[in-house]
Parts: sequence; C-alpha cells; structure tokens
Amino acid sequence: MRPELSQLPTAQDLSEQILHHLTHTQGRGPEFATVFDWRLAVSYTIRDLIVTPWMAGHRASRDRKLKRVYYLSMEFLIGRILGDAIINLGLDAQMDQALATLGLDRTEILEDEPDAALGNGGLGRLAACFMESLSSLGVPAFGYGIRYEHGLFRQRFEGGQQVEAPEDWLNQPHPWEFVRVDYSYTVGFKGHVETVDGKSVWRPGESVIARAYDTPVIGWEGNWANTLRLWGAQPTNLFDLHRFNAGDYAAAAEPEALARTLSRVLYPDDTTESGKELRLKQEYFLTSAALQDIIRRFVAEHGEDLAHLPDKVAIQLNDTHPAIAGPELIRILMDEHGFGFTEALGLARRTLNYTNHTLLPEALERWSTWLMGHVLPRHLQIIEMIDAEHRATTGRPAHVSILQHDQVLMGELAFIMAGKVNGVSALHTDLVRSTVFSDLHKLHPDRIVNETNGVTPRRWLRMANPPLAKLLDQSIGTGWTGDLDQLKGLEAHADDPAFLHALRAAKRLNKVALSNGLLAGLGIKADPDAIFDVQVKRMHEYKRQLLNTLEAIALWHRIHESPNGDWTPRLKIFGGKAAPGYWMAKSIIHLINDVAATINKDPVTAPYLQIAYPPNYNVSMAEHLIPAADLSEQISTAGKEASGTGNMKFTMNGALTIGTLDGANVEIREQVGPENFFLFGLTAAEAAAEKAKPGHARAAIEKSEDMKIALQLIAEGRFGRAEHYFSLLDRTWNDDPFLVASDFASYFACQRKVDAAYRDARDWDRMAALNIARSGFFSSDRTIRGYMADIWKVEAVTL
Ligand code: 26M
Repeated sequence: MRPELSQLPTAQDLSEQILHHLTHTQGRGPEFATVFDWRLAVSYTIRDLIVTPWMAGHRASRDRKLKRVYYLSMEFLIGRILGDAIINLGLDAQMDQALATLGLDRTEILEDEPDAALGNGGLGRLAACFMESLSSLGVPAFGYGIRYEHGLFRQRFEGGQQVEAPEDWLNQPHPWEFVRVDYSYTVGFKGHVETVDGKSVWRPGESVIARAYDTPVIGWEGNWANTLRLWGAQPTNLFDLHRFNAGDYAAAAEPEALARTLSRVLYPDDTTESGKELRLKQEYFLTSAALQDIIRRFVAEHGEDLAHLPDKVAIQLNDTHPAIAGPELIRILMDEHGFGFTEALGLARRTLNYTNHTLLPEALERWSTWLMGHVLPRHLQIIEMIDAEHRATTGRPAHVSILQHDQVLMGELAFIMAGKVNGVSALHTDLVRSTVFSDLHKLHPDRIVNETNGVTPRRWLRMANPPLAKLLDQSIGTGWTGDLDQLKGLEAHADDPAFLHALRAAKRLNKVALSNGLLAGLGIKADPDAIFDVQVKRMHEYKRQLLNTLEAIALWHRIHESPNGDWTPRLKIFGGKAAPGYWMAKSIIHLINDVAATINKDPVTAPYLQIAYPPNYNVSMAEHLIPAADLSEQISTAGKEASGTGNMKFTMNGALTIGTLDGANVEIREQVGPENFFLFGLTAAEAAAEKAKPGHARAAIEKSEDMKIALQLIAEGRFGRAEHYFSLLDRTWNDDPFLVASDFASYFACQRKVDAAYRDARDWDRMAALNIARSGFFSSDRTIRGYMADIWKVEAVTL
C-alpha cells in the first residue's frame, strides 16, 4: 500500500487543479475549452503528482550512491500515458468523480491523447513494460532512446492494400516531457583519427547536438518514478549566415535540416534493412549521448576514477541496435581517460549486457566495414582491436570473427563485449546457445542466460480490462496488481459457477464494447456470442497470418458445403502493419482484406464466419482488442518467434491460446497446463527437419484437401484478381519457407477442437479462469527481478 495514502488528492482537489491548469497553463476558460485543452489540464494535474516522487527518487539515488540500470533502446513503444499514470497513482475513482463534476467524458479525454508509437512491435513494447516495472519495483533506472518526431507510420487500406502515411504525434504540445536544455552533448561523425603523443585522437568531420527530453515513468502505487530520457538532434550551428546574407535562404537552413534528420523518423522495419547510413548514425547518436550522460553522472556522484564504473552502472543493450556502445565505451576510457586497452575492455565488459531478440538470419545486424570506417573511423579501429584480443585470448580460429566478408557482425560484437547475453524465453535461449552463438557459447559457457519476457499487469490488465480487474478485486483482493502471483488464488474459484458466470459476463462486456465501438465503425455487425478469434502483431511470414487466412477460407468452403451444419460462430480479427518494403507481408494484408470483403457479404456463411481487419493497429487498439478476445492466435513456425509478449497479455485477460511450441508459448502451456491450451504443429526440431525435405510444401498440400481447396479458390480469383496472388501462391506451393502447408492440417483440426470446446461454456470458462490464475509468471516484475539478480546485480530501493 502507498504509505502516504492520506495525502492522495480528493476528487475535489483534482477538479480544482484541473480548472487551475486549464486557466493558468492552457490559458482557456471552461466555456471555451476544447477536449484537447481539458486533456492537457488533466495531464498537468496528474503530472504534478508524479513530480514529487520522481525528484525524491533522484535525490535518494544520488545521496545513497546507488547503482543504476541504464536501458539503451532504439525503441520505446509506450502508447498513451495519462490513463496509465492515473491507475498507477491509484486515482481512478477520484478522477472519474472529478471529471463527472466538470461534465467531462473520461473516455473522450483519455482517447484524445496520441499514441507515442516510438517503436515497431515487441522489442519496443518490451522496453516500455520494463520501464514501468523498474519504477514499480523501485529500481533506480534510466531508459535512453531517441525522441523521434515521427513514430511508426499510420496505416490505412486502399482497395485492401496497405498505404502508409507519416505519423505526427509531436504536432501538438506534449505535456509529459521536460526539455533539459542544460543536458546537451555533442555527437561526432566521420572525420579521421590522428596520433598525438602516441595516443589516438578522433577528429570528427561532422557533429550534432543531442538534447535531453525527460519523461517520468511512474510505478505502481506512485512511490517511485524513473526517467525515460529521449534524445532530440539539434544542429551545432543554426544556419549558414554567409549563405543567408547572399540570399540563398533554402541553402542557409540546410545544416539545421540535416542535423534534425537524425531524430526525424523511426525506421519502420522490424528486421534489418540493408545497412543505411542514417540508421547507423541514429544508433551512434543514441549510444554516444547516453554514454556521455552516464559518465557525467558517474563522475558527479563518484569522482573521476572510472575504474569503479561497473560497481555503479549496469547497461542493458536492447538487441544489437546500440551495440556500438562497446567500442564507444572503450574509446572514451582509452582516448579520453587514459586507460590501457585491456583494462578498458575489461571495464566495458563488466558494465555492458546484451539481449538478443531474434534468430532470423536476415534480422541480424551487419554493417559494411567501409560504412563503419567512414562514419565511425575510430570505432572501426577499436572493433579490430577487440576482435584481435578475443581471438588471441580464446584461440578462436581466424575464420570466425567479428569481421567477416568485409562486414562488422553486430551480434558477435555485442556478445564479445557483454558480461551477460540473454535470450527472451527458455526455448529461444536454448536456440541462442545451440545455433547463432554456438561457437561463442562454447568459448564462454556461463555468459548466456535466460530471462523470459513479461508484460506489465497494470496497463495490460488493470487499465485495459476494468470488468475483469473488478472481478479479480472482488474475488481475491487487490494485491494481484503489484504481485501477479496472487492470481493463483483464483484456482479456488475455477469450479464455482457464480464466479465463472461473472467471468463470462466480464468478457462479454468487453466484446460488446468492441462490437459497438471499433467493429461497428468498420461496418461489421459482430455477434458477441461468437468466438472472438484474434491475431494481432506485426505482419511477417514467420508469424503465419497466411495460415490463419487459409483456415478461414477452408472453413468458409466447408460451411458452404453443409450450410445447415452445427457451426460455431466465429469472428476472426486481424491487426498489424507490414514494413513498407516487405512485399510478401503486404500481399498477405491484401489477401486478408480481399477474403474479408468476400466472406463478410456472403449471406450463407454470415451467421458463422466474419473477418475484421481494423487498420492502424497500435498499443491503444491492443488495449481494446486483447480484453475482448476468446482465442489468442500464436501460430508462428516453431523456432522463429523469440518469445512473443502479446501471447502473455491474452492469457492474463482470459483468452485461450491456439499455438505452436514456439517462444514463450512453451512456458505459457507449461504454466496453464496442457489441457488448457490448444497445441498444434511441428516442434522446432521437426520444423527444421521438415524444411530440409525437398518438395515439403507440395507434399503437404497434396495431403490436405482443405488446404488445396483454399489455394484453389484464391487462384480462381474468388477473392479479387488472381494475378495479385500469383507470387504468394507460387511461394506457398514451391518454397513455403515457414511451413504453412506442413502445419495446415494440424491447425485446421485444432481449430475444430476449439469450436467444440467453445460450445461447452462451463468448461471453456473454467479453462479461461485457469489461464488467468496461472498467468502470474508473465508479469514483467518477475522478468525484471530476474535481470536484477542474474545480470545487473542491483537492488531495489527500500523507502
Ligand atoms: C534493425 C535495423 C534497422 C531497422 C530496424 C531494425 C529492427 C527494429 C526492431 C530490428 C528488429 C526489431 O525488433 C525485433 C523484435 O521486435 N523482436 C521481438 O522482440 C520481442 C521482445 O523480446 C519478442 O517477444 C518477439 O518474439 C521478437 O520477435
């Protein structure tokens, strides 16, 4: 419990403060105020309450000289802030009352806030959940990222195809950030390396200024807040006065525009695109600014002797994107602080750790040595030194190295520079050990550890699902929010008809709300008693939205064959964006929309099968979709999904999973019990063996009449012009790298088991209850405790 509960503001305090900020901060009287004005006034009111614990935390961390965690990430997919802050401060009831007295609509206010979409998907959202858990646990921490002016693009559909438009969240005042003009650092690029008195000195040829923008991240019960520090790029000189005076105004503004491009836009890919110079510069921009800030703070608190850095600083690299931190920290220690190479390397390795999020070979970052040498000449030298030292001390053969085929392999670099390397689920960590990093694992058998992902139950349960949260509070008390293992207490209710009835009613409320809101907006008349079958995630071949779509087509066909059959009504919901350059993923989007258009207007099948694909899936949409789901689709090819985190959110919200033995699905199934999980498909080992068989796809298609028909219907042009899908069909028949065909029959049969199970409401509800009861393991609080003990060696603050 919050210790100073008595200090919580009343509803009246809140409404007074809101009116105060409306008048004095927004400069608007209530009679003229727009929803935007009110939302800002409410945000400032809540922000005021966060600032006190925030500053107290900074003071405590500094005065007690505590070790801090620094989470470096190119992405923080935070979504909306206001609703989450209200919940974490424990002010939901008071705020509802305050808004009611002011005549304001709570939903309208909250939904006026743009999503901070500074990330692509799982990796970015994980960083946001981690920031929340670090604050909830009271761990002194900073998140460092980039303040992208434009987050992930907005998606719409034209003729069923994805069209991208720029996202523009900063085109209005952002009430949650504090700009720190005094925390600005110069970041250099290019130029050359000189030797001065036997020491290497990098003379950058270009530079920009990184300016800090701080957002407080408040933890559960409002006791602690950490800082998310995002860097915005500023020009070192504002404009070229000579050119301006000569009348060339556009050219005069060039240096400014050029500098600002560094923090202009988030790269919209969630696998690596071919090495783009701007992306490398963004990565170094984040890393250099963060390290300068970390070292400045260390020196201010602990003095000049950086030999103690690892005792006070734990840096986590979120994938390889900030992996240039290794060479950069060595460069600072050697070139600016006079350490020898070996000592610098040792200190860096005791400070840095690396999380791997993917095994897909196309997603492993690599930079050409030419580009690396051009943009960061001193760093390339240091990378060569790191590589030579590593090979000398381990006896690693020359053909395996950080530098291969004129490329810098960032995974190798991150591994070699890290004290600990972690995977994000048990299966993934095993595969990290046995595949991409097998030879490094042999050389460093204690370096790789597992830290299974988690998600914050504050946002993903208490905030997103009020009907369920209320039922949980009534059934097991409110303690679960800060200690998710307490959900275990629900097991005692899993056979109680009254509880199961209430659970069903809570789910139904969410389904009705979704039907009347988002779905009605799409022109879909949803049946709240149908199975709400949801697959939401980035569009990727390995995630197999195609498998789900082919199942829908085959089912549609079967319903047509026996329209009077005993079909279980189902609404399939898809959500997700494709990288703009990912042609296959875009083709799958097109197919889903074409199939939906045909099926949704078919009067014969309409009572049993509908498909919805709301555009522009984002964090806020997830908050609506996940609590309304009955069935969670986690159907990636085994061995390809590192963990998944959506899978955990669905489980917590009482959806049952249909899934493969991939990523954290394995652990979800272990936790909830195999009898409460719909398993299908090949295992990772079987999938690898299957792929090696020539003609595996064709053989599997020939064996499944349902699959053959589904492909046939597409080829006949039943869902729009067949030409659109020739490459998709060709790839499925002849290549099928993600084994859609091999897993189809098993998936289709499993879905029919789902149909049957859903018809037994009592049994379904019992399974849902047990899924919730056993989801406590998937709190990101548990994950963060794991990092603290195994990797960071930090402790939470006792207040
Ligand atoms: C790299 C270079 C250039 C541009 C973009 C990137 C890039 C950006 C994001 C590459 C990968 C990115 O994200 C990968 C990702 O989201 N991985 C997911 O991480 C989750 C959290 O651990 C896991 O749950 C998912 O299984 C995994 O796919």
